[in-house]
Amino acid sequence: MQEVIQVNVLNREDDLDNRIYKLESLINTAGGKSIAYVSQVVEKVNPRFFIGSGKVSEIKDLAKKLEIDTVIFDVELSASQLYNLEEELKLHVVDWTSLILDIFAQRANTKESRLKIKLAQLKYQLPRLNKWFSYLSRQAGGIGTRGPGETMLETDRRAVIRDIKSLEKQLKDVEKTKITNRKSRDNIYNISLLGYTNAGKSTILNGMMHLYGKDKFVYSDDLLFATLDTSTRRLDFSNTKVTLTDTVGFIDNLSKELNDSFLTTLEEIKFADMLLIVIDASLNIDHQIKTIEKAVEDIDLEDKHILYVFNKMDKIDDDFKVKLFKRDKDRIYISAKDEKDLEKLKEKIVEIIKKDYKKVSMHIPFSDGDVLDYLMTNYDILDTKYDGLGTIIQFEISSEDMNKYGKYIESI
Ligand SMILES: Nc1nc2c(ncn2[C@@H]2O[C@H](COP(=O)(O)OP(=O)(O)OP(=O)(O)O)[C@@H](O)[C@H]2O)c(=O)[nH]1
Ligand SMILES: [Mg+2]
Repeated sequence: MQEVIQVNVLNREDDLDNRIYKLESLINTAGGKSIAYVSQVVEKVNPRFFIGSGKVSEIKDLAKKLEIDTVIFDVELSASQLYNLEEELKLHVVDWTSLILDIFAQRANTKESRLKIKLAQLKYQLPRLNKWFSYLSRQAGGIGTRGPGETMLETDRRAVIRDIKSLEKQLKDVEKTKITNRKSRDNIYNISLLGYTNAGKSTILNGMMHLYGKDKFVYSDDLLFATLDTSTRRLDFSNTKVTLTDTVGFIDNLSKELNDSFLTTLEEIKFADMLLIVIDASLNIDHQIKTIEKAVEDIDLEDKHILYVFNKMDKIDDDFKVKLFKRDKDRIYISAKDEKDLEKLKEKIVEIIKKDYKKVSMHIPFSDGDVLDYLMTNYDILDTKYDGLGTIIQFEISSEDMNKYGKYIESI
């Protein structure tokens, strides 16, 4: 276990305990251990170090006393702040973005997630490389500005840009396959799980798979960013067939580079008919909701059903606070570890899907047996009759199928 000093930098409104907990969880996930906690409320950023110089000396003394060589911040530092801090402290300085990148890098185990993390790392490095470049030119001053160091950096920079382009192209190809896969789900009702990291999305998917599916389970663990890829599973809610997609969790203060690596999550969301917004009821609810809403703010959610799923209800003593979450929104309170709750969730999902259903009577000629087959397997048929030409069935139909099979309708 690598021992580190953790530094929380706050606004006046931030809740210190919450921030300490969050940074510490990420440090643990990355395989480190916080053995000293430093924090500062920063009203005005010190351009040189981000935090005040007094704080910097405090950290320096602390590190010497505790014999620690790494300090981790919960904010993103600019290239020059990183450089100045390392020079001043003579310590290894890690900021919020590189900490998360490090966790991703450790965890990435599919082609797609490896490409994404590599891309995010290079994008993070590029502007920092630039800073170094200008720093070195200043040092060199005038004569010999085209020295070997600089040439090397310029080459590095070009190599990085080239690698970024190549990775972006490879990712596009991966995305193409995803689009094809999504197309094949066009005719089925698609549900996406989304939410803060560690809220329980993968646990819900696995629980549902156990009850209503046949595919293989997805990875879930008590770690931040356990899931780094989206994956879709088919579920059979008796006569309602759906797909359920697990996505990469959100976290706040993500930089642009990292947000880009979440793109596939956002693409999945665009494609979904229903979103299950999973919230860990045992942690700060408003904060999670705010982070999620910010992440999806550019996506048009107009025509999607949204169900708020308050999870881990078994962990809270007083569920009053959660139930105060008053909005004009569909919501459900569950524990993903409880099968009965998952059944309730399934019922709720089916109820929402069927809200748009209309009761119809259809006449299907005997020659269109495939249509009858489709309807019989996908709907609860309320009544069946026959005449000389075909079958007359009564059932509640989705609006999509209503458009598709409208010509068979006898009465609504
Ligand atoms: N007590 C309790 N623990 C839960 C519940 N649901 C999930 N967990 C635990 O919470 C941890 C995180 O669950 P995951 O399903 O991996 O969370 P996730 O949302 O997929 O997280 P990421 O993939 O990291 O974004 C695991 O240790 C689960 O066992 C619940 O209802 N109650
Ligand atoms: Mg997960």
